[in-house]
Parts: sequence; structure tokens; C-alpha cells
Amino acid sequence: MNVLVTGGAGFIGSNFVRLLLHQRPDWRVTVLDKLTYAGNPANLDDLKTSSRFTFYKGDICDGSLMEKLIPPQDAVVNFAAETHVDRSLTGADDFLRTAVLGTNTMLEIIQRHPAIRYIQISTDEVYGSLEEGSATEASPLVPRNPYSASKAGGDLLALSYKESFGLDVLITRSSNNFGPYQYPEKVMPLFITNLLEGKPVPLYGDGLNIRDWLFVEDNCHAILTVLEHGASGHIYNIGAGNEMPNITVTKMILEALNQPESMIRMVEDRPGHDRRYSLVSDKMRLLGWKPEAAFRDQLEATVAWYRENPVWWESLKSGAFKEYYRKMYEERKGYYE
Ligand code: NAD
Ligand code: TDX
Repeated sequence: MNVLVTGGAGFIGSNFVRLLLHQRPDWRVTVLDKLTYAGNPANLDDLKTSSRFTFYKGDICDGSLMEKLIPPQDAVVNFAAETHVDRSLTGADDFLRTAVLGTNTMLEIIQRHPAIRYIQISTDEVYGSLEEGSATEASPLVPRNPYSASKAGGDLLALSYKESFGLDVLITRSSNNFGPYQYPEKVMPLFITNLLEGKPVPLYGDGLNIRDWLFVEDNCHAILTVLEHGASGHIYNIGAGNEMPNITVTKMILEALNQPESMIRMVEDRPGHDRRYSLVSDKMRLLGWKPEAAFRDQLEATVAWYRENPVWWESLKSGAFKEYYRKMYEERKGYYE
């Protein structure tokens, strides 16, 4: 198999590439990544020496580059996206460009090479905020922030190529991932690394918003299962059933790092903050997938990884990140150090 992984220098993409190279010894993996602020070649450092791995820096919206990279592939797995909800609230052009136009650029090429399988990596956020119940793959799409609206746009476009041209398109929609190599703007790596730096952790609103936590390696196994065994045109929800309020996760992180609850700052809420995401993942489980370990063990392994890899995250939290942190947090109501 030849697989193109777009966005493969990001958090989930790099974990997926590592899984493919380790578990499929005869597969060749090409990564195409724009290396935005969130894309990091260091995420792939341990894989560079593999003769089955090739890296290209570039944009999925660049039709002539994609025209060279896509045709020799058996499959394309598209992780490329702008991914942080808070950033989408201050400007969403890049979100839309990559999620919608980038997806279209690739599908127009695949239209001329219809044997290629295309997996669109999407999110539970497209179902919107659920006060009760859980979303199935047939639930309506009710995205409520520019990030999730951009992702829903990409999903609908991808499905339209299945309907219009019979392309082999599949979609995965996972819940919140956590684990090694996650850019420290997302809540878990932000809180863990803040505490390692002796800084407080800024919890939005009342801390009762609910997310369903999925270890990144479990998501990657699920995506590989969909790539190999998923039915064409189908959508697969991927959730581990670890729904909990943010305050509970925060307290577990504090406990894992032996830190007091006085490190929590209850700060002004995210505008339009989705209250709860929740997935029915029965379809994924029917393909034989399940999470491999308990949430607490996976959280402790994640905390240990950030503790053991300060060189990886300290550089990411310097430079432009400091300005981002100042604007996003230090000026936020309720924050103090
Ligand atoms: P990330 O921000 O860590 O990585 C995104 C990667 O895409 C980066 O390496 C970036 O450089 C690259 N990229 C951005 N625009 C590009 C472009 N135009 N061309 C090529 N590369 C580009 O994000 P992540 O958390 O790894 O998320 C990966 C995918 O999974 C995204 O599509 C996201 O919507 C989806 N997802 C993430 C989560 C989560 O909890 N992190 C949950 C569900 C779905
Ligand atoms: O500083 C913070 N304080 C806080 O309380 C941050 C960054 C977040 N939060 C809250 C907001 C959410 O309820 O924690 C929860 C998780 O926040 P994020 O890590 O920003 O993730 P979320 O907004 O839930 O979106 C994530 O999951 C779905 C990913 O960023 C998306 O890419 C994915 O599609």
C-alpha cells in the first residue's frame, strides 16, 4: 500500500504515520504538510530514517503539487486542518480555505483516479452541542463555531463526491483526542505544561462543559481499521465513552502532577462554548475496534510523556506562543499568576 497522509506533521497525523510504519511493514507513507504554527517536523523525527517514509512541505490547496503526489497512491488520509476553536473565533479564513477548498482540490484529482480510497478526518463537533443523548452518524450537523462549521463543510463536500462521482470516500468523526505530540494550545497539553512550568490552569466558564476523551493511539487504530475495512461512503463515529466535565479532567491532571486545586483559575468563558459532545460509536465497534486501556492510565501516560519531553514543548511555548497566551489568557477576566 502507498498512503498519502496530509497534515501528517500535526498531532494525530504524526501518531498515525508512526502506527502505519510500525504496524504495516510493507506500506510506504508519504506525508504532505504545510507546517503551519501547529505542524512540527520534530513530531516525525524518529521516523525520518525509514526508507518507507517521505516528507513534503506543501499546501493541500496547491493543485499542481497535489497532482504530483496523489496519483501514485492507493489511499489518501486527510488530517490537514486548522484545528483550534479559540483561534477560529478571531479569524476563520484559513480554516475554511484548508477544510473546504483543500478538500475540493484533492477530490478533483481523485475524480480522475477513482481507485484511490479517500478518508476525511472529521470531528464530533459537527453534530453541535448536545444537552442530552448522543449523536449517531445519521444525526443532523449543527456546527456552532467557525472551526466546526469549516469541518462540516469539508465533510459535506467529501460526501458529495461519493454521490456525484462514486468516489471511495469515508469519514471518521472522533471526539477530543489527547496524548503525546499535541500542540500546547489544546486544554490537556496546555494544563499539563503550565503546571510543569509552575503556572496556573485557566478553566473556562463554570468548568462543567463535557468532552469525551479519546487517547490518540486508540483513534489512530480506529482510522486504520476504517482505512482497511470501512464501507465506501460511510461515516464512522469514534468515541471511547470517557465523557466528563472539564473540572474533573483538570482535577485528575492536578492529581497526576501532585499539584493543589488552588492552581485552577476560573476564567471568562469561550464565546458560544459548546456544552457537551457525545457520540454513539457502535458502528466502529462492529468493525472490531475498542479503546485499548482505561482513561486514567492513558492520562497518566500522557502526563509522563510531557514531563519527560520538555525540549519538545518548551520551544513551542516560546516566541509567538507567548503573545498568543498573553492575549488569550493574561488579559482574560479571572486570570492571575
Ligand atoms: P493539528 O493542528 O495538530 O495538525 C494539523 C496539521 O495540518 C498541522 O501539521 C498543519 O501544519 C497541517 N495543515 C494545516 N493546514 C494545511 C494545509 N492547507 N495543507 C497541508 N497541511 C496543513 O491538528 P490535530 O489535532 O492533529 O487534528 C488533525 C485532524 O483531526 C484535523 O482535521 C482535526 O479537525 C481532526 N480532529 C481533531 C481532534 C482533536 O481532538 N485534536 C478531534 C477530532 C478531529
Ligand atoms: O484554556 C482552556 N480552558 C478550557 O477550559 C482551553 C484551551 C479549553 N478549555 C475547555 C474548552 C473545552 O470545553 O476545555 C475543553 C477542550 O477544549 P479544547 O482543547 O480547545 O478542545 P475543543 O474545543 O473541545 O475541540 C477539540 O476537540 C474536537 C479539538 O481542538 C478539535 O480540533 C476537535 O475537532
